[in-house]
Amino acid sequence: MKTALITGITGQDGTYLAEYLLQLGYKVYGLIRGQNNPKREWVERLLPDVELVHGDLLDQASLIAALEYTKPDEVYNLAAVSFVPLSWNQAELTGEVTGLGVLRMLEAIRIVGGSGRRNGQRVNPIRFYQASSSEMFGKVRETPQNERTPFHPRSPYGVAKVYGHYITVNYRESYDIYACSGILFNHESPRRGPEFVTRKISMGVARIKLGKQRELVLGNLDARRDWGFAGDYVKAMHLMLQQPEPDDYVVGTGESHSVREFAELAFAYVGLDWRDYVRTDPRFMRPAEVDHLLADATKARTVLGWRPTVSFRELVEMMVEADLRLEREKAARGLG
Ligand code: NAP
Ligand code: G4F
Repeated sequence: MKTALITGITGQDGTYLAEYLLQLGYKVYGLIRGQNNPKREWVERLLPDVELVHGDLLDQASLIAALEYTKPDEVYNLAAVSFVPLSWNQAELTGEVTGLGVLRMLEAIRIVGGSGRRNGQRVNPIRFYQASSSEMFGKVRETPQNERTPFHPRSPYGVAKVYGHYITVNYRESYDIYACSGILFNHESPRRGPEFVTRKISMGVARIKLGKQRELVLGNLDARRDWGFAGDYVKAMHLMLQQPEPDDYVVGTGESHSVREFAELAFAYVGLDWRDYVRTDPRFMRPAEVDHLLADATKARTVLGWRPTVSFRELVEMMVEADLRLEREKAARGLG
């Protein structure tokens, strides 16, 4: 039985990855921070199958202790300040967690597991996955983007992720640590945080349909993203760590759509015309925008055999359907 340690266990990807690894027969540990983590209840249903250990990417000693206690074969570093607009308000914190947090985990792995080779074999037994991001491409130099496309990040978040990416490559090259960076394009699900645009739309549509909300206020409707289903993407993370040699992979669907198209489909699913309900407000515009992301995931397809299984329309409908269910349940319990 293999053992995995997941940071960011309370996040969208953390729960899908934990479920997937449990299905595969892994012993799964999740790193959780704070005394009373408000999102702890999101992972309660995974307990006791997943065991929680305390730790914070800001605290080096806690990461070393977590590795010593869990003795993982695989570490998935999903924890981050991940909401792009927040990264302008809390740029320093974003750099500390999303950037330097990766270094702290890699250092913990090096200290606990060692470095270099003995008799041609890698000394360190721990395999490391870093959650890199298509935000690193930012003001894109070419379309579509692949593993060789240069980075031009447009937010403190994107800059921190570029650091996380290169320090992962550097620890692989400097210390022979089995470290992979997955450059994942946007992936969504009914578990997506409500601040991200897809979930904001699916929740808004459900609430408008049920008469709980009158309008939906958004920012840049022209931005285009390569949106896939998070449940598919965690399988790519796992596949990366099963290869004979560590490497970096772009993961995405190869199809992009605008925020406007997402809203149009979501409203149409419940029989409404988006133009009657969506208003834009400069409040939701960004100081520097990433206009268009589109993945060339040829390497993930050919080397890992990874393919997305959920289409754009299916994703939109899955999210609206889940929020309709949630809003109806809330209403039945008198919660508005
Ligand atoms: P998410 O839902 O925002 O989850 C972020 C996680 O990070 C939460 O569990 C949060 O835990 C944890 N965290 C924040 N600060 C921490 C700290 N100081 N120490 C330990 N944990 C901390 O993110 P996601 O969508 O699942 O994404 C997972 C990872 O993939 C992130 O690194 C994200 O940047 C990256 N990524 C995501 C996408 C996407 O489209 N979803 C695409 C590319 C890359 P708390 O409960 O303690 O807040
Ligand atoms: O949903 P978003 O906030 O996601 P964004 O900025 O692309 O970042 C997500 O994907 C990255 C991968 O590329 C991850 F690394 C990152 O952690 C995160 O998961 O915004 C998507 C687009 C943006 O162009 C934004 O300007 O939607 C546009 N948008 C328009 N109106 C809006 C809104 N975004 C948000 N959050 N809220 C709006 O009202």
